[in-house]
Amino acid sequence: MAAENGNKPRVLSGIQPSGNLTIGNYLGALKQWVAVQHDYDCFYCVVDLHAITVAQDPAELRRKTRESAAIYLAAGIDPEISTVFVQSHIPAHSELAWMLTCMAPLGWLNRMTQFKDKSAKQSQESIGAGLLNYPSLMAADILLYHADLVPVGDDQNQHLEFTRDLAQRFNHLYGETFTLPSVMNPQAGARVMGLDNPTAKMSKSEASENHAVFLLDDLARARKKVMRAVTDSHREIRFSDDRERAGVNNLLTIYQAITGETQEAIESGFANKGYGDLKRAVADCVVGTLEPLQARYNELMNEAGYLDSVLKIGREKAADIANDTLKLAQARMGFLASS
Ligand code: AQP
Repeated sequence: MAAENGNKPRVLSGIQPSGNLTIGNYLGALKQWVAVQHDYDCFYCVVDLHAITVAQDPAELRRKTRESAAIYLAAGIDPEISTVFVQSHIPAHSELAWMLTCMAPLGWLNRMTQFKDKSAKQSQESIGAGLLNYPSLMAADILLYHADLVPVGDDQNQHLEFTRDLAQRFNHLYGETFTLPSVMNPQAGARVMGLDNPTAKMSKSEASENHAVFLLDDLARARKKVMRAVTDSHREIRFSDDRERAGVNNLLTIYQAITGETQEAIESGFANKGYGDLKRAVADCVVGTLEPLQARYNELMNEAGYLDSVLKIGREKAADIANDTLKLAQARMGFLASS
């Protein structure tokens, strides 16, 4: 099964409205989404069904869902070109997810790093089954649209492998149905680390104050967070895999992901400079990214009805494709067609 619209290969990706979107989400995902939208038939969803794999406040979830969609547009996603929608508006995601859940071996699910990390933060008794089944829902998201490519940060690569394995299993058992997707990671910024703890991935749901720069942070606050980033007691400014130098490496990576300069050019630009200079330069880049995004975000939120109309059009376009794929998968699996 090939992607449908025109001759362009198809892209699908999403972000959970599980908190405030971070520069990690931007550099790992959103920036790539914007960059590829003219070359691919792109579907970008706000994955609210994923967000509820950990407890969410209902009013907050609704607010963050709209906010996330507005951030997609403010970051440069053009709804005239890309399809933007909310995952729960298309029931086919939940329906296919159930079918895939029934085919997903527990052994595969138990091996998922994200499940191990997130479940380790809860008591064994209270871990929701949705957290374990998260990858089957993600597989449904991707397979419903016959996506060829999935632009994500590298923390999602294991889920992509899982999706391919599950699609292959389905195709083998029931006949060729799903396209096998490939992962697309950015060259720089595939894993932005926490500013307060550069050995842990920056996450929107991490509570500590200086962990992440949020895309809607007040600009002075964003600057302050970068200026307070953890570094080390060395002096040299260069890229390094050394765990001890992870803080400086992270700042350089953020700088590289935003400026697009080569590592060599960046290192020579910072030769004979100090960590204060590096932090100031990174803070300038980050603020330079946030400022226009926030201005556009505020405009969008003040345009009554605009965001909802984008999401409605997106829902209609996405539903057409998703419902066709779901019907095909149901028929292949042996469900009686409704008359
Ligand atoms: N630190 C990161 N660096 C690069 N990319 C990142 N992504 C997330 N964090 C980083 C990418 O952002 C996209 C959306 O992620 P998600 O919201 O679906 O889930 P996540 O990966 O679990 O992101 P968070 O921010 O850590 O959310 P919470 O705290 O709710 O779990 C994905 O493409 C992801 O790779």
